[in-house]
Order: sequence, then structure tokens, then C-alpha cells
Amino acid sequence: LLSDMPTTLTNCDREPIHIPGAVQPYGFLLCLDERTQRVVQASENTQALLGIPANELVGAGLEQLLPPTHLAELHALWPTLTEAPRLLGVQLHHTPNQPFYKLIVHRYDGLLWAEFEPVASNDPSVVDLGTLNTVLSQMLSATTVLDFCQHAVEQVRSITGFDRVAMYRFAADESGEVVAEAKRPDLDPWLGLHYPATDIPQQARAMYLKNWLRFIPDASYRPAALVPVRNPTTGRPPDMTYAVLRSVSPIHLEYLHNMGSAATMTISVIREGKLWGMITCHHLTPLLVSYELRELCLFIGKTFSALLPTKEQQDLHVYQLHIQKTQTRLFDQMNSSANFVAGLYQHPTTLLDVFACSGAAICFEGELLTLGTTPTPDQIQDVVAWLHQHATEDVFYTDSYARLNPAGVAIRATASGILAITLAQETNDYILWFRPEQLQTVTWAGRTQKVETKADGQIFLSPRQSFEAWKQTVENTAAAWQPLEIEAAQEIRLHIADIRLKIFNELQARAT
Ligand code: BLA
Repeated sequence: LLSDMPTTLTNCDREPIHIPGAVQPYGFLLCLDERTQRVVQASENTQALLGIPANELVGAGLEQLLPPTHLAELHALWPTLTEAPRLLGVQLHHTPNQPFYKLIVHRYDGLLWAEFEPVASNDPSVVDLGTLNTVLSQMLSATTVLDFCQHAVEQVRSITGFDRVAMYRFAADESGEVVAEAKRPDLDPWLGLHYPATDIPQQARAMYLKNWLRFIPDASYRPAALVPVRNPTTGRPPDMTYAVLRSVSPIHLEYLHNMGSAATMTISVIREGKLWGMITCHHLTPLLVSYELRELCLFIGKTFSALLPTKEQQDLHVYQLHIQKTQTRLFDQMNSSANFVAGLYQHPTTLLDVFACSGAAICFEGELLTLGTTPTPDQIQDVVAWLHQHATEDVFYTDSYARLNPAGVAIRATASGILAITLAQETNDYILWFRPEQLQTVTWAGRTQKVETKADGQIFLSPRQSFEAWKQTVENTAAAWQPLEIEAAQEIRLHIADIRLKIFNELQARAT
């Protein structure tokens, strides 16, 4: 380890994971000076893979390893090279037993990077246009975001053969939930499990925005250090942000071990420049996925990212139609009932059906009616009294009532979220919708696992400790009210006001 500071839960975000000074040893790395095109650093496992000690390669050019045709190809490529990796299938001079390699090259941090991954043969890519077309058609056919996620994880699993492939979607607080999964039937499901934000530290997230695919074929590997470990020009290890073989944070390797995962691959899903989620793949034993298949998975990840806004729009549209339909039914019921309040709860369609909520209450002319799961009548009266004082707008909403009114902690299980419309503030006439605290409805990964710490008390062996710290950040909060739900509530308020005005006018007309 380069840093003297042990990594703990609190300084996790500061671990310099882009400059580990080492590689995963399933391949080897040569860093060449951009100008001289001579090797300045080589990973020490060239000895094991090529039979040439790394220090003997330093100062050499690639002609030591590659036949002239490959060299010519590379020389043509160098000037156009950026951080975007390019792939060449090559056959090396030196290694009679293992002559075939995939050579992945990119340019970054003042260096030309040549990463060599051994392969069984020099066969051309297994990916053809037909496969791409099938993949794309399936993705296009998904009609909901969840369907879309399910298609994606099934495709990635059938392409790679990982034991488990999950879509891990982030929430606004950067915690995440497994929303789709394809797995070996004998494995425990992870579907619906939530994990805290701290499981993927900030600098790792930033890196996954730049480099969309992270591959760890054998999590029990011993890192192969670079020789020399520091780039003589910069005095520090080279920036491996775009390097395929970048060695993994020891903390994360520990985490994978505790998860029972021997190999992983993760593909970023990016929406409007932010990580929306990750397709995470796990295998119980080491698994080497070819570079071409990884590229195909990357293609799926990028296509998924590009199509995601359309699918979200479709979901939103369906929800909007549902809201409109239930609203119309409610309005009809109100219009045809002798008493408009009865139209909101006595018929097949009730206030509960308009949008996702667990309970609702109508406080009207001193009477209280409840639907679904709500606080007790006394507690609802307290909420109403609080609204009377504090809710000055016609529509009031919060996803954490307890944060606004500490007394709200008592009703957090049923009413962490409150959406209320004012019918008449002077007389305490309100309609309220309730949402439970999120913690009551989610399954947390690791809830039952025991907490482990190392003897020195510094490094957290298991990432699960972060759960307790994290829990406090979502305590007393419900799923947030969406703009279209708030709008729908406002429309219901206006409709009721119309009906009451009509009734009032009719009464007036009759009186005269
Ligand atoms: C990286 N953590 C990751 C990655 C994932 C997770 C997906 C990306 C690398 C990979 O492909 O494995 C977490 N994996 C998950 C989660 C699920 C999953 C939540 O499958 C759920 C389904 N991790 C911790 C703590 C620290 C930490 C406490 O839990 C820090 C102290 C660090 N995680 C950590 C680091 C990386 C990481 C440093 C970056 C690894 C790298 O790319 O080098």
C-alpha cells in the first residue's frame, strides 16, 4: 500500500484508488513514454507470464515482444490514441506456450498504455451484428423501466455466464436497491435488497463515470506491482483510471470476500451525467470473461443508458393515465353522491387509489374518516392542528413530517410522508394522504450479519457496519411525493371547491 494512512469507513472516500501502483495479475502492463515509445514501467508479473523480468523490459521498445506486422499496426494507431481503449489480437515472440494475447492500448497521463490479456487462441471476435441486433430489439421492446432492467440483466448473464447479474439502482441519497436480477436458481435472491451509499465511495463513483466497466476476474489475487512503482517523470504511480488491469482497493476485495464473490464485473448506467445505477455481476468462482464479451456488455450498458429516459417517460405516462382515470372516477362519484365526501370513500374507487400511498383521511365539518393504514384518530387530529398552524399553502407535502414536527416521530411508521389539501383552513377541513417510513418497507442487506472489526480496530472488515450509520439518514422519511402526485392532489382540491360552490349556489337559489 502506498499511503501510510489505514483506510477506514470515514476516510474511504480518500483512498487513492486511481494510483494503486499495481495490476491484477491475469494480464500484464507496459507503460510507454508517449514521446520515446520506450517502456518506463512494467508490471512485475511479466516474469511469470513472459519469462522476462520487468526490469529488463524497462527502457526497451515493443519490438522486443511483437512481430513487425503488429508493430506497424501499433505505430499507425499511436498518434490517434486517446483514453478510449483500442483492441488488437496479437501473437508474441517469446511465449511458445501462451503466444496469444489481447492487447488493449490507450493514452493517458503522459503514457501509452499496453495491457496484455492472455487468450486461448487468436480467434476473431464472437460478437456479430446479428447478436447486436437481437440485443437491441429486446431492449427496445421493454415497456417499463423494470422490464428494461430485467432484460438487461438477463442479456448480460446469458452473454457472460456469471452466476448472478443484478441491476443495482441508486436513490437520491446514493444508497441503492437491487431492482432486477438474473441468477443461478440455487442462489439466494438479492432482489429488493438495499445497500448503503458508503458501499461505493465517492472517488470510485467518479471513476465509474469515466470508465464504464470494472472487471475483477479473481478477487483473491496477489497484486503485481509496477517496476518501478513510480513514474520517473511525475514521481508518482501512473493514473490508472482507464486501465483495465488496475489493481483493486483491498477494502473492496475484503467486501467481495464477505459477499462470497470470487469474480465481479460492473457496468455503469449513466443518466444525465450521473450514475443512475450499475449492472453488477458476481461469480462464486474466478471467471475470465473475454475482452470482446466485456465490450458487448459495455455496449448493453451504454444502450441501456441512452434508452433509459424514454423508458422512464413511458412509466411516467402510464402513471399519469392511471391518475387521470382514477381522478375522473372520483369526480363522477362525488358528483353523483348526495354528499360529495361519500364519493371519496364509499365507492369501489377511493382516495387511496389515486396515487401510491398507504392511508388517507378526510377531516370535514368536524368528522374524521380514514382509509387504509393511518395514525389513530387522535394522532390525525394532532396533525390537523399542526397543519392549521403551519400549512399556509393550499397543498402541503413532506416526506419527513418528523423533521418538521418532532412529535411526528410517534407516527413515523404510518405517516412519515404526508400530502394534504386544504378545503377550509378556518374550520380544519383537510384531506390527507399518508406514506410510511421507508425503513418499514425495505429489506436491508446485512441486517442480520454480525459486525466484524480487525484487531487494530482500524479497518472495517465487513462493509455492513456502514448500515447502522446509514440508517439514521433515512429514519423518519417516506418515499418523496412526485410533482404529478402533488398536481393531482391540487386538482382534487379544485374540483371539491367547485362542487361546494355549486352546492352553495343551489342553496342560495332555493332560499330566494
Ligand atoms: C467498489 N462496491 C464497489 C463496486 C460495487 C460495490 C458494485 C464496483 C466494483 C465491482 O465491480 O465490484 C458494491 N456490489 C456493491 C453493492 C452491491 C454489489 C452495494 O453487487 C449490491 C448488489 N466498500 C465498502 C466500504 C468501503 C468500500 C465501507 O463497503 C470503504 C471503506 C470501498 N467499494 C469500495 C472501493 C471500491 C468499491 C474503494 C472501488 C473498487 C475499485 O474499483 O478499485
